[in-house]
Amino acid sequence: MKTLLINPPYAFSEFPIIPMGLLYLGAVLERNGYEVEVLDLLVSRYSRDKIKRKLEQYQPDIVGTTCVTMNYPIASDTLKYCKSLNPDITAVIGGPHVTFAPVETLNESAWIDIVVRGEGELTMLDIVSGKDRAAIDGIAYRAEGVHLTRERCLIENLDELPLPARHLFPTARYLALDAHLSLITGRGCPFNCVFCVGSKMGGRRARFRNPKLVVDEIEQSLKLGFKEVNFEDDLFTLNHRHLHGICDEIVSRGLKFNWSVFARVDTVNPQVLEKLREAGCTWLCYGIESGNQQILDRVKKKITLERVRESVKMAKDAGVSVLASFIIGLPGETRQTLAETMEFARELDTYYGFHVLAPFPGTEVREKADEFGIEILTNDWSKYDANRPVTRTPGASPEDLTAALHKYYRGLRLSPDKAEEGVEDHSEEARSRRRSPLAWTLLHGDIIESLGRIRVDSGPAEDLAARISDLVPYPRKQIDQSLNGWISQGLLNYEVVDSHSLWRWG
Ligand code: B12
Ligand code: SF4
Repeated sequence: MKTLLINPPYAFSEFPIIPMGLLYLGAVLERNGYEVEVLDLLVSRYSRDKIKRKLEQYQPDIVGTTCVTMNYPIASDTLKYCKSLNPDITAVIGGPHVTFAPVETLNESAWIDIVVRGEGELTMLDIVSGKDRAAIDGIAYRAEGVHLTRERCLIENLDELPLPARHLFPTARYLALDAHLSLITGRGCPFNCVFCVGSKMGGRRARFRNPKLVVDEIEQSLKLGFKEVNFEDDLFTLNHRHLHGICDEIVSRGLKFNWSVFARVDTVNPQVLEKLREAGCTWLCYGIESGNQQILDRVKKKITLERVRESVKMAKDAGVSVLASFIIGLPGETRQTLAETMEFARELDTYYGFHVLAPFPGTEVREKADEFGIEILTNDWSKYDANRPVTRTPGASPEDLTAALHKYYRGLRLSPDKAEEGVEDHSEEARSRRRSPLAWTLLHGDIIESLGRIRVDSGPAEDLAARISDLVPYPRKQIDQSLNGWISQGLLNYEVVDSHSLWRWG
């Protein structure tokens, strides 16, 4: 049984990250002796030719893909194409979108054979081993209609899982993009904010990995060349014993690297923040969501604005930078509350970013939209990127939400000048600009691959830079610097044959 896992594309405005779900699936398959390969269409040009070539070369029996809501259409379309090339392939899809829309997914996509609901490692093993579908927990499948099997129990002991199979992914490409290393130290969250499915995916009883094994994984993975780590746990600051365990382990091994976590303002205190800083945590992302207390209460966030102020200050005092994350368009939103949120974000005097409410399948805000006064304007999933309005409230129209975002962006456009004046740019976008747009352009256009053999005149690197500067609109100096950096890190390699160089990533 050969499995091909496909990582579907999404927009550059999101962080390009090797998805933990596929990393764990790949690891579990390999450990159980199954052949598995990855086709990563996020960090290369998305093309049907490429998919076709991969299927012809690898001849998989099973093709599996992952998605969130916004890239469900392209993930599904990819499976449709695979199935059209080889109808014998078993097409499997997983992730938070299809977990909560299994029946709809199978009804609208005749080419998908199995939807995996929730945690997928053990379910995928059952699928690959050829077990009777009716006996596989945690799936939806088609057999004269759509069938849902029993729910799959969550994996009790996460330490039984193998380490994520990073070697299956084109790591050099992610490193060129300045992506951070993603890692999970625990799964689950006991809260139930109405716009989130995090706790439904990972369970409301959080499970934690052994800190020693987590730090073993960090040590191993840093050798790949990542400079920064993001702990992708829903809520890293939930369990302080676990947090201290990890921080102490990092400190005692003398590991030096920058890392960041997701946190809630009510799960930190000065000691925890000091500990985080001591162990190298440089960034905390607080889910703050709104600057209006009634809205916070209504969406079951269970935090107060006062606590937000205190915890932002506490983190700053401890030397940990804060990214305050807000959602606009929540139940009860009006023009007035939008203004309050914008004002509150500024008042906090820290980095901040806005998302727009997207009522994902499985969220309480979608399931009880009427009760929450949320009108859902579209089910075009590609628009569910949380960066544009897809809902309205009685007090805030999509235009109001867009206007609020524009106001925020106008503020951002001022920021470079401010930066020159020595004023810090407190926006999420300011962080994202630090990623490498040149790398993204090269990777997304398959530009290195398309160059073919380059005649060596001035030297391989200089000749490559000259060719690239003819093709992309970046200053030559920037191209030279980036290429030299990637070459010296071994991310970009070449061989010379008959006075011609041939370049490749990794
Ligand atoms: C870390 C994280 C991020 C990180 C990294 C994302 C990434 N691509 O890895 C960052 C900060 C970059 C991010 C960005 C976004 N995120 Co996010 N993120 C998370 C978080 C907290 C954990 C995800 C994770 O790594 N889980 C651990 C792994 C092991 O689990 P998993 O991915 O679910 O995979 C398991 C199963 O789903 C299943 N499975 C998954 N794929 C497949 C495929 C097959 C074939 C099979 C068999 C099984 C299977 O098996 C896996 C192993 O158990 C989740 C919350 C949550 N707990 O789900 C939100 C979450 C996934 N994010 C969400 C959203 C909305 C986004 C953004 C759209 C937000 C935005 N506009 O900025 C972007 C989208 C980027 C993207 N395309 O993923 C939503 C998705 C909801 C939805 N239906 O779309 C979630 C669920 C949070 C929420 N609001 O409810 N995110
Ligand atoms: S938003 Fe954060 S705290 Fe709320 S349920 Fe989701 S992961 Fe938990």
